[in-house]
Amino acid sequence: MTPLLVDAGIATRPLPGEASGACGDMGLLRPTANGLFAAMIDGLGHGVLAQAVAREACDHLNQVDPDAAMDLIMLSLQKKLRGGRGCVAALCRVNAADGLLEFCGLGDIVTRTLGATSKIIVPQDGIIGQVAPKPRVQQQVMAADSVLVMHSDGISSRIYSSELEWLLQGEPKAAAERLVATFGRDSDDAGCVVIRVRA
Ligand SMILES: [Mn+2]
Repeated sequence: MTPLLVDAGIATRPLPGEASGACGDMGLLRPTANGLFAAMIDGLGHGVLAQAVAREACDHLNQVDPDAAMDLIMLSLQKKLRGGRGCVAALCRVNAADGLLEFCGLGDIVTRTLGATSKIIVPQDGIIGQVAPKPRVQQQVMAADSVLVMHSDGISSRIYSSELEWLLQGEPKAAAERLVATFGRDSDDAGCVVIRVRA
């Protein structure tokens, strides 16, 4: 089987009017042995303190083995951030050889797939660093020509899949920027990661 093409893009922007310009929403992309590891992180609140915890989470996720078990990666993040301000995050890994998607999410990041199958992947409740359950990994197979989107609560969760079909077109980075520009709330930082899987 020919490997799938997996590419991705990130877009974030701070709360409109935030004097510091700091953004507590952060995305991360890393290559793995067979594909891509990605994270969407939302530091609690907004401004410099939210950015600091998101940065700490990002730095940690840049240092872990991106091919390690996903629940162990999440556990290590919980340990790293324990007792701090806290964040919510969704982690995923896509295997380009077979389309396998592994997902581990704690707290309010919306993750959805679009394409042949459109569905929302429900994360566990919690705040990383504060109150968080034992991480659980969910798996599904991503079909060719589908998209995975992970976005913070700075983007409305009340969007019909039919309103997002354009995410299947164009470059993921441009699609991510359009999602933030179109559906970003004026009351919070906004950010998303868009992952495209093609035949
Ligand atoms: Mn937020």
